[in-house]
Amino acid sequence: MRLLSLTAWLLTAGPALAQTMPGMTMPPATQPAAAKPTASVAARETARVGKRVEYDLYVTDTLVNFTGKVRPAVALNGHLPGPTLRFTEGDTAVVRVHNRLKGATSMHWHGLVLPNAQDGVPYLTTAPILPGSTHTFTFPLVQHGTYWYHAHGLEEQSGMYGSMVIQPRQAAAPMREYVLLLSDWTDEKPAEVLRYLKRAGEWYAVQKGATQSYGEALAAGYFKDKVKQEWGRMPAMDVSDVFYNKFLTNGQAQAYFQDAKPGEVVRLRVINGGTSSYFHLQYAGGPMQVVAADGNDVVPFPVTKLEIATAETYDLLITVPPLGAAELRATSSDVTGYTSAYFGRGEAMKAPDLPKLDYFQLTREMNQMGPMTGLSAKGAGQMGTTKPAAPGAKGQAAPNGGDMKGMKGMKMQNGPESAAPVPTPANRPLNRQQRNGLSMGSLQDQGIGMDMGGMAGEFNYNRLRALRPTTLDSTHKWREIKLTLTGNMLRYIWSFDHKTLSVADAIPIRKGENVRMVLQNLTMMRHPMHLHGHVFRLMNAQGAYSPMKNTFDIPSMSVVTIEFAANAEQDWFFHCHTLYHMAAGMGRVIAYEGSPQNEYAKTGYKVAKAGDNARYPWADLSVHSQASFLEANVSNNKNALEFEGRVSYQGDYETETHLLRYLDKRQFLAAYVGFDSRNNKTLKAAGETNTKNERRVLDAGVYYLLPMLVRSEWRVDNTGQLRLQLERRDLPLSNNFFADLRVNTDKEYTVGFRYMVSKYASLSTNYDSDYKWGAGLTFHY
Ligand SMILES: [Cu+2]
Repeated sequence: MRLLSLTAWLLTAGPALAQTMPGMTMPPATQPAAAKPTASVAARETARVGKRVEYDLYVTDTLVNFTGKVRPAVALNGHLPGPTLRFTEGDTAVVRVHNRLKGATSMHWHGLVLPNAQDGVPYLTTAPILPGSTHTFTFPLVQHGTYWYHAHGLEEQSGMYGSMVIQPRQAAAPMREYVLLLSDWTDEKPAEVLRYLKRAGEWYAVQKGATQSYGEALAAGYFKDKVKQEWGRMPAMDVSDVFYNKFLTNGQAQAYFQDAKPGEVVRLRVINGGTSSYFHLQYAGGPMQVVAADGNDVVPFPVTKLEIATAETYDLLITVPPLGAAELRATSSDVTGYTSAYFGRGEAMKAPDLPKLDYFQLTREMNQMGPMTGLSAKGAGQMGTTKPAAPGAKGQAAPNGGDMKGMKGMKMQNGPESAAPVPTPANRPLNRQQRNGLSMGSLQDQGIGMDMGGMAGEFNYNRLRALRPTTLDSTHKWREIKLTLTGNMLRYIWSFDHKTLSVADAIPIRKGENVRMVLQNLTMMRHPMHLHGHVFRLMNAQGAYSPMKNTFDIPSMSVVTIEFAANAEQDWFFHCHTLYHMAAGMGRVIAYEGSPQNEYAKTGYKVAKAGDNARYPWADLSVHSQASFLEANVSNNKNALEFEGRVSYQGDYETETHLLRYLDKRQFLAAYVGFDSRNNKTLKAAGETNTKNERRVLDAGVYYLLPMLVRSEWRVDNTGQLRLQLERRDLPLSNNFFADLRVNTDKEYTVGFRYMVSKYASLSTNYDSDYKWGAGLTFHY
């Protein structure tokens, strides 16, 4: 009964309602008898066969109320998050996932090395779990540590995640431990979040105070920076794309752990189960001792602050205060909120507040750096041949890219250079090198055991040191894979080497090789990258002792190298773990050459690939005192159908319809064919030669995005008439006040202003050269 008694005193995520012990099956009475596991799957690594540990996970729709509003969510065994699944290394896990949702779902065992068909990526390794059906996952546990499981789709955002704890075979001295599963919650449906990101709506930034408008730039002394950035066709940078209503620890805004003794040292298993949030962890009761990363033990070292990227896990030792309680706070990296865990009883010491982000300063720092072009660490690949992309929109290269050859100190792999600790005030966002661990890493911390008062500084990757050398067998053949992380924030398309999953080929590797992946992030965002089915070396200043991980953060404009032994078979997913980046195309299949394809992949791969190329609609309707204006758009990655209509209350109207296709990889250039139909009968002057007030023509043209994010449109219609139009939309004047400007060679022009009052509505006014001045409301869909 060890598992059950552990569960009883570990206050972790939800009771394991349907948890069953070996030989003891207890599905809820109303459920059909659980399917018997059939396949006996061979472990990839020789694992001593332990006991079978069985769980049932019932996936159901549920309702939650985190914000005062009742919202739909997904529960596992009636709870959000799901139960903690507990195992011992060497056990075989048998997990039956019962899908009681209306649609298909999936479950992925994050960080586990397991047989391909058990990995749970729908349409790639595993069949989707159809509504009403049960899928039994069976896999040997060849690792120990802190892991988690989650749906491999948008249901993850709705609550479909839980933790996994695998105890080592030889149990260390018993220590009280708690799971802290962090997550982010939005009251919106995840599909709606994705659609809104695709339409590049401003509301999330408005809510966060992250618009980075010209007015704010002027007031803060960053006006020139702002102009320079837009001149380079880069929209405002972002720390996280989504505005979250709540941040949660084990499904609650505040979690309380009161059973530990005063002064007791406890082990925290911290999991970032957020879908697009990083968290800063700070503990009011003293330093935190890092003892494991992504389930892999590391040489312990103390930190005062630790940033955990999406999907990472860290094991931390903390001391419960001798008197009262202490807060462990996880503040989202965009500093829009936090979730707290309290340890001990009585009055709580609070962790410090983090200041709001200074986006202008962060942008300035990023632009000063630009992408690196070289990397010279021992054992790491050369990036010199990778040309930085030309200056581009957010998600593309910084304007000064490619001019960084002499840059010092940007090498993550160069050990000694990064040894000098540079203190950073805790109240200031880290700059790029600091986040990358390049100037903060005091390697003197190595080997510090339980000395909680030791060299505590801020966490960075260079401080992670494996217990034993992790170098790969040098007799194996090496394969090097270079990938750039790319994207287009204006259209919310995320990719590698400018190709989304839907149009990219799989990356071939071979069993028996050592694989080195060199990743260069050319976007203005950070990405938490995750490789399925393998544990890799995250190359850092520790050289041979570089830590083993399954997920890593790659800061904007930097390079990270990982290495792993290709010891599996079939196809595995490698992707950004920001849910919406993954959904928008930031993934690749790593395929073992010469390995028979997974039975499912033969038919399903096409479906998996098509996901990021879905069609998304949006519309804006302005109902003003003089006329109504409609813009509607439906688009996928390459194509768009655009409609614009204007109708006055005198019965004058104009419509333009375009079917357009983006032509270049940066999506600055598009060509279209269309139809222009208009009849401004009350405006038409006698003897007018231009047809701008009355025409029905077919037209063709190109769009090209100019500096300052001005869209130029060059078109000709079937009567031979030419028109050039310049347009700037969504020019941010203050945090929620925007301008739209348009002028063309038919001497038509429009100036509009709108003040956003909600995601769906703005107070707006405009002056149109044909329809004149008016004011009213604009509705956004
Ligand atoms: Cu990403």
